[in-house]
Amino acid sequence: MARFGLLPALTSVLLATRALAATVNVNWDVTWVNASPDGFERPVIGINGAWPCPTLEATAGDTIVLTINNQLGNETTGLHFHGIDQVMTTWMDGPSGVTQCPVPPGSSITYTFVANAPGTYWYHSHNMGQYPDGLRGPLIVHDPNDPYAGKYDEEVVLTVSDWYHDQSLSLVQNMLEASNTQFLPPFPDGIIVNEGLGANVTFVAGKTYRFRIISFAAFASTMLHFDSHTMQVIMTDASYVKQAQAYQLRIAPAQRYDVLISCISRDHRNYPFLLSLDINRDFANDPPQAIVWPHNATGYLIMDTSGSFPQDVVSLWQPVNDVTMTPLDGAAALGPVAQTITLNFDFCTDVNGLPRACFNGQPYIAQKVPTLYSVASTGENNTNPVVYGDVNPFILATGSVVNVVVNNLDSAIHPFHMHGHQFQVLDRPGSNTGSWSGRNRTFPASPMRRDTISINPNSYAVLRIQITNPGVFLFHCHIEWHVEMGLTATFIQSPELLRNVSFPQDHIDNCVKQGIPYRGNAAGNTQDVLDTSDFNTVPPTTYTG
Ligand SMILES: *[C@@H]1O[C@H](CO)[C@@H](O)[C@H](O)[C@H]1NC(C)=O
Ligand SMILES: *[C@@H]1O[C@H](CO)[C@@H](O)[C@H](O)[C@H]1NC(C)=O
Ligand SMILES: *[C@@H]1O[C@H](CO)[C@@H](O)[C@H](O)[C@H]1NC(C)=O
Ligand SMILES: *[C@@H]1O[C@H](CO)[C@@H](O)[C@H](O)[C@H]1NC(C)=O
Ligand SMILES: *[C@@H]1O[C@H](CO)[C@@H](O)[C@H](O)[C@H]1NC(C)=O
Ligand SMILES: *[C@@H]1O[C@H](CO)[C@@H](O)[C@H](O)[C@H]1NC(C)=O
Ligand SMILES: [Cu+2]
Repeated sequence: MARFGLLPALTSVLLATRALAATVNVNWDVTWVNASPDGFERPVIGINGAWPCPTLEATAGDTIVLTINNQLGNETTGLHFHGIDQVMTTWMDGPSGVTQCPVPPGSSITYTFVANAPGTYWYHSHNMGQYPDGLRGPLIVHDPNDPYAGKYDEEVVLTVSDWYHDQSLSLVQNMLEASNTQFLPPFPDGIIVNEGLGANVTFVAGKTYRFRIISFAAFASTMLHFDSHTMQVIMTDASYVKQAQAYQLRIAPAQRYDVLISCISRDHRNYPFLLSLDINRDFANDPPQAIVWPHNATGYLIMDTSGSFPQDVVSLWQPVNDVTMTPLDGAAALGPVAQTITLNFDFCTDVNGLPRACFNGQPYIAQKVPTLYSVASTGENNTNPVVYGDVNPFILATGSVVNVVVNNLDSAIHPFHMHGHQFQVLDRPGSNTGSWSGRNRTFPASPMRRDTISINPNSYAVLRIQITNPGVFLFHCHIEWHVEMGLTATFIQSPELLRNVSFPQDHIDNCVKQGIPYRGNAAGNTQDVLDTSDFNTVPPTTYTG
């Protein structure tokens, strides 16, 4: 009985927070649009015939009911809500082939979920490399009990991204050639800020601004520094931290930082801020000049529109170390640890000689049945990873505390993201520390939390979560090109609580329309779920919408 006790407990927490909550209803058509955010016109994926995509806003506890209709004509689609826990709504998480079938042209899907925790989030397609083609936008969940209320006057959303002139499908196809023996991702053509060429923010003396900074990037991190204005970090992803000073931020793909900036009253002029794409291999050290700072953008804190706009920002290489921050709630390190999942990441080559990225020697290979649908329909066998195929599946037991150790065997830094959790970061040492040996470094008593963490080259991170949220949640590198190379693992949490769970009919209809099986093991075998003979064991070699 005990292990089923969790469900009513979680449900009552949800109901309590929803007592005063509203419903946010949104209907969007997903459409092709031409746009030229950096002066070069190309087709992008927008909403309702417009791009940039709109900002989605809610208050903590609200239910978001978002219907998208795929009007692309020639590509499937879907949306993921990055950083949202999806408590008891794992089927609303959005990745194609994992918690749903892709939405075919002409069809709709409705995502209904509770914006359970305040913070700065974003939504994006989790289908075939589509977000670098434009299908992404901010998701802001306001906090009625904001612990920093009264410390700032206004909010500013600042999005940063690398930008490509070619569409993702062709970039992916070119990357996955046998000739790419260096495992190189496509390199961006530029940087965009607020989906355009810069951002000017009106600043008024005496006021403090809360910047909600979001990276939409597919590959590069962004170095951000404000001239003469220090940032005070108050949130890392969707986790409050004790106010921490930062001269410069290194914002990895998919990360968010909420920072307070007070307008200095020393003088009355315009202050530039510099955003530089960083493709440096090493977070901590001064980068080799040859490969760093390839694309810059400058915005201004404007106090005097008739004044001068200085061009130069003196920017040193001094990114703040996020792991040194402390959570505002002081939550202790979870424990005792019941399970340690070790993920050794390195590039690898598949049976066709094509470049891939692997965990423990195995690239993620999408199966015929979305993994969550297999969890629901394989009965007692759903705790056996064999039924899920080569999706790098791990079974995580209800209520247990799990260490996730990532050993980055590559010589570059990578940003890893976990769906469904703000994980604790117990350790994330500098470059060239080697793999975690289980040696007893001192972990912080109260580790910081976030949902996307940069892991240094030839080094590791120790992350920790507790399994309180049944579902199928991915763990992957958020360099979108590395997702396409296979750098994903699948965390199957509390599968015993998901037996025979039913899914929204519109979700299942999208599978039926495309002839995608939605019951049984990875190959759709409902009779003998341990029969792996029809599983996908070779990654795809061609990419279509
Ligand atoms: C910001 O202001 C500067 C100075 O007026 C101007 O050159 C630049 O185009 C502005 N940027 C945007 C995005 O409006
Ligand atoms: C970008 O800014 C950095 C820091 O000021 C500078 O060193 C670099 O030369 C700039 N890069 C470009 C392409 O302008
Ligand atoms: C770490 O500490 C634990 C508890 O004190 C001990 O059992 C274990 O052997 C230590 N591990 C190493 C690698 O020293
Ligand atoms: C799930 O459904 C199957 C087939 O209808 C049934 O045999 C089984 O008892 C159900 N399992 C649970 C846990 O309800
Ligand atoms: C598990 O799968 C095997 C092979 O299909 C089957 O024989 C067995 O009955 C299944 N066990 C349960 C409890 O469903
Ligand atoms: C779909 O159509 C758009 C707009 O014409 C085009 O830019 C895009 O390349 C097409 N996608 C595929 C997969 O053909
Ligand atoms: Cu990566």
